[in-house]
Amino acid sequence: MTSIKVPIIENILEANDFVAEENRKIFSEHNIFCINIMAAPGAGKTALIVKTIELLKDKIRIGVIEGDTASVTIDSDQVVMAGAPAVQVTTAGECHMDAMMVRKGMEQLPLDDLDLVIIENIGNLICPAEWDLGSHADALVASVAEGDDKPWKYPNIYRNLDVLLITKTDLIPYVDYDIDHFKSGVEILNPGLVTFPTSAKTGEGFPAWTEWLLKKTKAAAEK
Ligand SMILES: Nc1nc2c(ncn2[C@@H]2O[C@H](COP(=O)(O)OP(=O)(O)OP(=O)(O)O)[C@@H](O)[C@H]2O)c(=O)[nH]1
Ligand SMILES: [Mg+2]
Repeated sequence: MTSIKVPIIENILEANDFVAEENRKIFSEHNIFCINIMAAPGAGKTALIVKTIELLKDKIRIGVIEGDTASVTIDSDQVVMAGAPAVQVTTAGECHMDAMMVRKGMEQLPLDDLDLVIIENIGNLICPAEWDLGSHADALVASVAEGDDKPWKYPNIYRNLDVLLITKTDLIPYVDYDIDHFKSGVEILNPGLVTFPTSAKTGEGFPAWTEWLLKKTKAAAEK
């Protein structure tokens, strides 16, 4: 008797990629730039998104899709308080978002009235890297408190990034973190990656990061 190998994982990823491509098309048809923000738990994704909204909300219209493993609305409440519409998508324990979850979130957002959609992915450095959500750019938030060895320990997530945010730079004096060592690891995996050191506490780096995001959003609207 011969065994038959059923490629379930490949099929699931193929189906995901199909929906992701449709998501990207829907965003583009609405002249929306979509960015997927990934990170470890507690790296500062929500703090970054909230500060970004505060700085850009008078220039562009921003909506947020909040991925959460549980049904608490801690993150989406902060986003709404900052002045942007937010939809929470619960992954019911899953360690990443997928394109179908993003579609469900998109259906709840006023896409005709938005220029930028930010997705806050689930806090995890492994699973989210595998799943195309249909965004135009993928970002990683890497806090200095996690250590400067992370590019060597979690290489996959660094490989396909479009932008990297080194967060909590205000904590550098208190943790053993060599930013040049960290950047040398990133350079091996993703040469020339656009990188912004930031602190949501002091505001360091936010002018450069928001300018980059604004430029991308305006370019998407002109296409
Ligand atoms: N010192 C300092 N603390 C920060 C900074 N950014 C975020 N924090 C704090 O770090 C903690 C986690 O921040 P969040 O923004 O909730 O992190 P997150 O990545 O969204 O977390 P999860 O969604 O739970 O994965 C909070 O206590 C924030 O106040 C920063 O730039 N500097
Ligand atoms: Mg969060």
